[in-house]
Amino acid sequence: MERFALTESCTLVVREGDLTRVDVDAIVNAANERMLGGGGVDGAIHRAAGPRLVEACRAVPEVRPGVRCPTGEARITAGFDLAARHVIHTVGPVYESARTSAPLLRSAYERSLTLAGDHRLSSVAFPAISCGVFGYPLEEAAPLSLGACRDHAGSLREIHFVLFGEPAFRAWSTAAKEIL
Ligand code: AR6
Repeated sequence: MERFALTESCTLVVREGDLTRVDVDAIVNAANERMLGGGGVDGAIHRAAGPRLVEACRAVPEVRPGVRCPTGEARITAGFDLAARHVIHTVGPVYESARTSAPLLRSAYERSLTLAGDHRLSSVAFPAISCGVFGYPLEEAAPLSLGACRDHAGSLREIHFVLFGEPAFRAWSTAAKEIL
């Protein structure tokens, strides 16, 4: 585990581990636009939160058929059986290129942080959004995510990145040392 001063009032925690076990105000889910579960961290969060989570997701209004959370946006629900009080569901882009995908990934982080601020949360934990099934390169995603967090930390006191596996941990740790 490594700690960095992200802003004057917000600490960045970078660590390897399982996001579903983290005790923070909100964990962020790398979801899809339907918001009814899936594989990867999304599946793990739904399993750990219990069946009430999918019911809460189903209650989120569709903005168009089959879409509850468009790519680059975020929605919030309770955390149910998780240690975390809330789940912020966001949808990162399927990676196409640095130029076309970066604004959408940045937006997913920004909108998640804004929602946390709106709910007066003080700690949130992110996974490496889009870096699994959606194919975003870790070395591109890490500095982008940390820049978004530094610019939109608002009144948050702690932002955690809980990374699955050594390559993801190393990418975030390296980017934090370069940027912060
Ligand atoms: N804790 C922390 N990180 C995890 C965990 C965990 N328990 N499980 C996986 N990861 P992915 P995406 C890491 O594929 O690329 C789903 O089906 C994983 O190693 O979960 O945004 C959704 O429903 C990787 O580094 O999300 C969407 O359809 C990172 O989390 C789609 O996948 C993100 O990998 C979203 O794809």
